[in-house]
Amino acid sequence: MSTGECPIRAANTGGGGTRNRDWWPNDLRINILRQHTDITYPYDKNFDYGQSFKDIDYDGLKKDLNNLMTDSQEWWPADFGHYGGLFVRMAWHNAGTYRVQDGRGGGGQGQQRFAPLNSWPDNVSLDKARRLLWPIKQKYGSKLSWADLFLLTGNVALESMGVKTFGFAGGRPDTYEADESVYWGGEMTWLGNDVRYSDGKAGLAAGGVVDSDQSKQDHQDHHTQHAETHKDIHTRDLEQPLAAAHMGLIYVNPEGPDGVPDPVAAARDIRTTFGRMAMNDYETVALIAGGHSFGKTHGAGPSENLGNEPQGATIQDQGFGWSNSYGQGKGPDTITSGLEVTWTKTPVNFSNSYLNYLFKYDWELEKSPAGANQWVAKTDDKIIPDAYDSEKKHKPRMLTTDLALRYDPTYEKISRHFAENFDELHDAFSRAWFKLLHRDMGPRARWVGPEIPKEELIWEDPIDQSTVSKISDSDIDALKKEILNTGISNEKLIGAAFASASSFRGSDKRGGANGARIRLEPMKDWEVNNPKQLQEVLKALEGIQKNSGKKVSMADLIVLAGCAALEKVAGLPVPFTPGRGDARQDQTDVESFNHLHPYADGFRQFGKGTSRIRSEQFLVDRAHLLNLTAPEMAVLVGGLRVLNQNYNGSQHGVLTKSPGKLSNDYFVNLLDLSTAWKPVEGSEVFEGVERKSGNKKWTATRFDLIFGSQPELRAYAEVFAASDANEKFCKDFVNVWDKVMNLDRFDIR
Ligand code: HEB
Repeated sequence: MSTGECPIRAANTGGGGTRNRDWWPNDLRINILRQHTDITYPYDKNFDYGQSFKDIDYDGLKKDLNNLMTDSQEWWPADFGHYGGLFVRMAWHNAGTYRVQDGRGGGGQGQQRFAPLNSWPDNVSLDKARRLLWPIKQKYGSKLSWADLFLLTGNVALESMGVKTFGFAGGRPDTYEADESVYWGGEMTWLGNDVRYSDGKAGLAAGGVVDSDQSKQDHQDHHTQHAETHKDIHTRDLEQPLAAAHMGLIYVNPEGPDGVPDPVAAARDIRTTFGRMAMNDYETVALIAGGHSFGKTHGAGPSENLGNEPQGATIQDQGFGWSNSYGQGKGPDTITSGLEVTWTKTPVNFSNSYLNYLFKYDWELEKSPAGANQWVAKTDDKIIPDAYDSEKKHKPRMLTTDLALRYDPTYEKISRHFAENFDELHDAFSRAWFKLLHRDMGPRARWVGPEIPKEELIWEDPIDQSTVSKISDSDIDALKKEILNTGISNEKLIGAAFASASSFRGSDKRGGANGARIRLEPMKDWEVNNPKQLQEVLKALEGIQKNSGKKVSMADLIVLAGCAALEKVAGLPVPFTPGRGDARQDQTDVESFNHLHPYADGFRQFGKGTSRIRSEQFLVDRAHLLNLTAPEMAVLVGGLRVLNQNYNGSQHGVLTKSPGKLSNDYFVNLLDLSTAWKPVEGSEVFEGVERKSGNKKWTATRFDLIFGSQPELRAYAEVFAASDANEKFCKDFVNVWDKVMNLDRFDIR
């Protein structure tokens, strides 16, 4: 805040004042289901960004970016006359927020423009990097999203410094509001880590409830924040699904865990956080060694010289933050991390010096001019250039986390190997960098532009294109008949199709029905997918595939079976769009697919809340990953219940006298005033009893009762329970079904 007091409480206009979240901080909020809609999107509803990126003058764009690298601006001069290091860090910090567990974060939406990322202590000075790009963004306008621009700029920066990159794909449409769906941690302080570690005890990471004490967020530098938990840095567990060691960091503290300069403990944090970024040890070493071949760190003076972060800065700062009162506040006086290190002799040219120096020298702990822990080579070799003064030379220096690549035994092996095999490092770095930038884009069908690599990569979850169906409308009709003649129940056919399609997550666009990975490990064995029943359906469909004489994939057959069965029980036409293909087991990274396993799935009454997260929050989270709106979530739950789709056949929430038939009974009976609901002790099950007689009528779970209790969800339930709503409900269910079946069909959009 620019003034000492907080005007928020007093404001009575424009959204100010005390709000529901202040009064009832623990209420179920469904706002993440309303994000990134047509209302916030400034372009035409039908604007196809991917198509638009295709039309860009790509060579011209790359040329402009190349020129920018050495076009040093007086308001933010380039170190060594080249912005390469700064832009590589910018791209890396955009992409590096990705985490495998829920697929959220990453550079796919241009979220670094918004809070909290625009203001994270780890992103100091990247406000300048983004503004340096504005003239280029302005020039290419709607054809070039910020999301693509941030990452492409990092790529071009690497190329301009001698890296042969693995390629680049565009196609990331921007979002226009802060993404509220991402959990960044429960801490109320920047660089805090008070609740993300179990520390060997039943702390919050193990399942407490965060008390939303509205204490003021302070912004401090890495090195001023030395938490009291030093003793635990060798054993602590990082809370799921976080992939950063502290609130406000992309990954780990460069000075070592909690500022303790212990390279081995730092390696442990790196392994955890980079692992959750989908990187193995080999890729991790390549990324760090490759990345720190470039640029420098900035800690000319104490960080007390820095003003507020962008989100807390004054209106006249116009989105810039961290104004620096030290010296000229830029160039040689820049303060970013508070560390002052230049790794190599050639900071704007790719070389193997980083790893060579790492092993060549012994390292001595020192303090940066800002007081941070860093390491200086024990040598008289002054071989490192200064960023602004050609007369000045420095000794080689490293961060604690850099030394982790030498003092962790596993990293050491890889680092020594790379030190002796620069070509291999070059290739490994290019590949890991490409993965970093594209991991959250989903399948190749979303990739756009002239630089898409031909080589198929396992992490893109490839599909065997030779299996893609080629079927006509009459083929579809014939196949439908065959499917319905198998004698397998509609419920089972619907269940298999839903299991197949609903593995999708909109965060990193993985999963879904395409590829038919429901036939493969690990998904075929997931309890939530009802494996026995699933096998029965798959076997029958395989028989049809073999004998039909038609070129149809299992992926299409599974969806078609669900659609045909739904048509029967809905009495409505259900659309079906063929064109899916099948994946092979060897195209499937089992471990990586395990991240798609839901902890709880309220659509199928699978799992339940923890002491920290209530069941209904899991339901909303999953609905969000399925790109559903709140009314769509309601319709899908209500429909799947009456269609008897609980994963284990339980009758919880099957609020109908005629299970298996599509109707709005679920909502009618849920809101029936003659029913009273009572918790069954020791479970999350509730009994619905006839108020008058006390007779038991139904059972249901929190996944169900939330639709009568949370007022906004109840409002939707009322719409669907109305006497004139059955037809609408059935139509809406078919629509949301169709949406779910096609969530991953980037090939037809
Ligand atoms: Fe880095 C820089 C840390 C990884 C790339 N980094 C940096 C800094 C720091 C860091 C602290 C400084 C900032 C300033 O300015 O001050 N990193 C770090 C850590 C890690 C990392 C802790 C983990 C371990 N990086 C990385 C990666 C990459 C990178 C992975 C890529 C790939 N960085 C980088 C660059 C730079 C940096 C390029 C430079 C920047 C300039 O020059 O500006």
